[in-house]
Amino acid sequence: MGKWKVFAVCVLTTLLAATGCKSSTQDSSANADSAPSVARIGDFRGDSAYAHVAAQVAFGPRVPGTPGHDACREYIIGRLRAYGADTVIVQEATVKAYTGDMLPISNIIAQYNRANTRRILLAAHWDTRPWADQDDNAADRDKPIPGANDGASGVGVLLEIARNFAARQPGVGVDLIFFDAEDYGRSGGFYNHNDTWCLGSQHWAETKVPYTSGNLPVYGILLDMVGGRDARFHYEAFAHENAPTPCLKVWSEAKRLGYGDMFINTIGGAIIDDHVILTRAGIPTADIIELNNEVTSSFPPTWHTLDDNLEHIDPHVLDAVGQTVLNVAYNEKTF
Ligand code: AHN
Ligand code: ZN
Repeated sequence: MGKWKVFAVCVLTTLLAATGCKSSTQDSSANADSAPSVARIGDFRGDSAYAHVAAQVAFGPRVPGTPGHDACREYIIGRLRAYGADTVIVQEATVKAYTGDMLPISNIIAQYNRANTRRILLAAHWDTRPWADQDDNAADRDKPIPGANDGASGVGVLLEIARNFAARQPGVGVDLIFFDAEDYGRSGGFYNHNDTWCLGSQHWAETKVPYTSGNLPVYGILLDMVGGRDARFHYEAFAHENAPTPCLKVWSEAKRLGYGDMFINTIGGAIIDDHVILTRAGIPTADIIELNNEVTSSFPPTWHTLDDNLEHIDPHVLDAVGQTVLNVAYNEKTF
């Protein structure tokens, strides 16, 4: 794009929306496939989110009770403090897994624009699965997964959103919640093992810290497996039924920003995830999750395998998800 064309686009964008043109000029690689004339707020960088993913993977698996888990916890808390959160709350507990293992967990909560009583919630799980039980290689199925997509991707996007909030506070109040012990659940079998998953959010729902029943966020958005190469995001059935408002906001904002090919307006499947716990707790929550992969018709091929590594993460996917969620937050009604 020529210098004058960039200038003209900036003037136009500024006139139309008074939001400036930072993201369309400074991150041309990550935004190349979307129209630069669409008004975007903030400066979400897919490569910065990717760097957060890489940092988490470098700690090793983030299985509760392991050194990688401890290191990642400090990393998330440290980034949130550096990115100017009004408060960072760490809810610590010990919970019992279905295996009998006692898990030391930490749910991490960061508040932005704490003064506003009208709030929304953005969430991701930060722990990783202790077993690659879906791996093709049977000898690897008792090893922990790297969790680049399943764990690190949602956290990476939320931390890059936090960096944006440090530069420009959202008008609505925003709480970021990083749930622990989502992925220690019992897989497969005839019986329903739903309550063996999402142990961190289930524990959180007992107190709903920092809320009182009268001041819950108006809705939530969960990010889970949001960095896979060639990802497409369909509606999750439970969210579409019980949390239509955040679903419509996210999918329509994605379309407006030029990501209509990635965010598909049909139901892709039904799953148990932290959004189910949040919705039951009184915060209707959407789930941005890859659950209808072209190859598997379910989660991506790397799901719960040792291949869930950086090689299969695409910064452009992180960028699309991050820009979408950030713009939903910045455009949300403030009272
Ligand atoms: C179940 O497989 C029961 N729930 C999927 C939620 C999940 C697992 N997200 C990441 N890992
Ligand atoms: Zn998982």
